[in-house]
Amino acid sequence: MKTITKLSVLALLIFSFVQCKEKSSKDSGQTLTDEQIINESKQDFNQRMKWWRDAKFGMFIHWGPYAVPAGVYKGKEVDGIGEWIMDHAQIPVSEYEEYARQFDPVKYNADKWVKMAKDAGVKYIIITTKHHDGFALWDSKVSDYDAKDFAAIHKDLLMPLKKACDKYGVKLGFYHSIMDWHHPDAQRPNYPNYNTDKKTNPNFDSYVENYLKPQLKELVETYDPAVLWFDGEWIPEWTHAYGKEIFTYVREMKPDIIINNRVDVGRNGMQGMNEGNEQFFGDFGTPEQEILEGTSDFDWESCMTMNDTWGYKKNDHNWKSARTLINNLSDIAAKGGNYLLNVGPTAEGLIPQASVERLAAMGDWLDVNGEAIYKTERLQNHYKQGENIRYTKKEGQPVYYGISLDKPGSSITFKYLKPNDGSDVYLLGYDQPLEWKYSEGQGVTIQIPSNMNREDFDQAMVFKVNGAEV
Ligand code: H79
Repeated sequence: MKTITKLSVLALLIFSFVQCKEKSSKDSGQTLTDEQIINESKQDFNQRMKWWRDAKFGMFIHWGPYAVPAGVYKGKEVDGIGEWIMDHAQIPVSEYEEYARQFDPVKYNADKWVKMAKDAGVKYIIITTKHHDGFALWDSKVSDYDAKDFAAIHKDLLMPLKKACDKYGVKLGFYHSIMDWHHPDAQRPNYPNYNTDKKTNPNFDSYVENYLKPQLKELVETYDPAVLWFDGEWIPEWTHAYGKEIFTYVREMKPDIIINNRVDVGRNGMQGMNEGNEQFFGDFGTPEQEILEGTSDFDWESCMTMNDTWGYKKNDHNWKSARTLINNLSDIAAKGGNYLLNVGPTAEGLIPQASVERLAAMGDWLDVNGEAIYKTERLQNHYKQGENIRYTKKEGQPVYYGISLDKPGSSITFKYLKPNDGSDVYLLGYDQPLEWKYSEGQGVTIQIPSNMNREDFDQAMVFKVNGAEV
């Protein structure tokens, strides 16, 4: 090469390097100091939480080696949630590792999973990158106990999911267990009771520094998750100081990430909200298998199963009806929360048919009624009326939704809504405006058309009112 060409190549290289640097620092947004993270303004917090608050409906995926035994150990059904089988059946680490070796999800099709979620109306997915059993679904550099190095499948299982989520415009977030039954510096020495609160590991700090943090770094840097969803924070080793350290550590890497309250030690049992008036780290509360009784000014998300397990159990057929799931979503939205609904794929990589059917029913319902769920807020004074009516309101607009969770008779009354004079009231999914009458103290009474096809309205019915809250 002539010197002049060499020089221009060099100049070009330097130029593109600088461009690339500029681009990447722009992409990742500004970086924050610990101080800025801890003292985030309400306005910045609201902005960071915006997409999540609008989303309302997420899908949880519990997937790992526990899907191999699928709830059965040595020919016996093991009681309790499937992903806890290692603890519940007191399986030694070396024996449990055999399940991880056998884990071979050849039928895993991330594109199909995400398309199904998208069609169900799901806006974000949270997957177990590592559950309490310690097994990692990606190719971790600090461990061989992962899908790429250890399991029969020998593949990174997260990257296909990340790609599919990007393709369909679904956000991807990561569940990550702090408790680790496999790591010698965490809870492994507790065998046969991995989950005991009677023992602490003197090397736990080394686990945090040399394993937990590097794994989180890999996850954030490689897959750019929208949410980190911690769990297993109740172990006696975990402290508020660790909560602060991990919260700031993650947000320094990705300032706009959202992190649940289980990063810290404030969670009040299964009800999931923080206790007391102390300040804890974490952006939202995490009721588990329950819906908040009322509302809260602290953001929250109810995570729930469709049957009685998170991780796949072949003999759990106790499925909730689509009606129950749709009513839960309506109830949660009315109370200002999010619904994180779980699926537990099989060891082959298939989402159980019963879950697929229920998600499809939710998608059909949301196609018609989604405007009463997404981008809504709770009303000022009332989120419900009796057991079977819920209310939502379009964010920042005088548009109200009355949701009937059961089948109304020939008319329905919403006590807390007043339509604008002469405005039209609609039943979503029915094209004609409905007859209505408002009276002071009574609310609005809406006539259900006698000639409408009732079978088209098999699930919760949503009535839309332009007007005001009374
Ligand atoms: O991943 C799923 C479950 O495996 C996991 N969380 C969901 C999302 C889960 N962990 N624990 N449990 C479910 C039930 C355990 C509850 C207890 Fe406790 C742990 C009882 C005592 C320690 C947490 C802390 C609840 C009460 C105190």
